[in-house]
Amino acid sequence: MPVNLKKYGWRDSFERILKEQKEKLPNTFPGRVISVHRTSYEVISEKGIMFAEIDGNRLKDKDVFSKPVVGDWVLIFAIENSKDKYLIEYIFPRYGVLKRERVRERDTQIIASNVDLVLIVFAIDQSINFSLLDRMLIQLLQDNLPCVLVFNKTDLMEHKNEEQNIREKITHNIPLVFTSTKTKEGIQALKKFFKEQETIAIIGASGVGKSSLANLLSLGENSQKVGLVNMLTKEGRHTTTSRRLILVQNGSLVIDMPGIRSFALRKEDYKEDIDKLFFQVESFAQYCKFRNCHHKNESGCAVKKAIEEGKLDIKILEQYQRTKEKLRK
Ligand SMILES: Nc1nc2c(ncn2[C@@H]2O[C@H](COP(=O)(O)OP(=O)(O)OP(=O)(O)O)[C@@H](O)[C@H]2O)c(=O)[nH]1
Ligand SMILES: [Mg+2]
Ligand SMILES: [Zn+2]
Repeated sequence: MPVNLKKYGWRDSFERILKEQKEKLPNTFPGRVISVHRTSYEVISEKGIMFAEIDGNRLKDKDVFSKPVVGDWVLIFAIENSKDKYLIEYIFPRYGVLKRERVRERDTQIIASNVDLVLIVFAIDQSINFSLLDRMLIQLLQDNLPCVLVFNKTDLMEHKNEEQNIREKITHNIPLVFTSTKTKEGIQALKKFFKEQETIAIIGASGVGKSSLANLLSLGENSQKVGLVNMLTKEGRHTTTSRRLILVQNGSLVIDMPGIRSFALRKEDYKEDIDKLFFQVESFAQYCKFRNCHHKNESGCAVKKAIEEGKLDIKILEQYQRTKEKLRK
């Protein structure tokens, strides 16, 4: 039975591009990259899962944007006279591109494409790196990717008020979900964000429970067998080593990611994005006497006034200033 690509997120808007490209590349057919290997790409097409390669010239291409990534829609064709050999000929224009700046390599890496939602996962028993979170949020904002923050391992919570403490610290206008893959707390709430045919990328540090969440969600009746790519660490823990797209409950698609150790930002002007992230500060800052007000000791500062009047939490301003400080370095 042919695979219905709509289940894998194929959109009607791709049909026009498909038609155009098929005129140039008549023997090709569409598919979606579900995992990336060293020299080959696992692609789901109407004919099922197949392994495809890219032309050697492209492989040498330094431009990372020219190589397929997990989540990409591609056109492939069967190489003549060889059984089961396919070549990727075309990458559909991407939307929802999840990127990462690599500090040491000084480049941009595309982690996944055609992503509709990003889950940023933290574990409640580990200290939460708020500056990492802010950097991630700014990047997602710049790339126009909506996100949900997941605080996993609530079963390890020592005090009842930990959840409240976190809620108070996260001042951004982003949904928060508290989950435990052990007690299943919050899983229903999390599922609400999983929409049919939408692709959800799960990011966060190693060991926070990304794969456990993905596994839990993929155990539904209509889901395919999970094929997460895991490797045993020295501590005997399974750590994810490559990205993979899987079909989960509710008909959405999940990309489970290896743990992210660092998250840098592009060297661009972040001001606008920080202001967007800290929209509460911005809503008062527009009334400051000086346009370049730092909301420290300037006269006529509307932000300070809002704090005095109890309209704005000083913690939000402090977080805002810390973030600005960090990004200036
Ligand atoms: N107590 C508790 N442990 C959990 C929970 N979720 C996951 N774990 C455990 O945490 C460990 C790491 O979980 P993984 O799902 O592999 O974490 P990951 O984020 O995928 O890790 P990487 O693949 O290395 O990035 C495993 O031993 C899980 O059993 C939870 O809700 N509560
Ligand atoms: Mg994992
Ligand atoms: Zn001010």
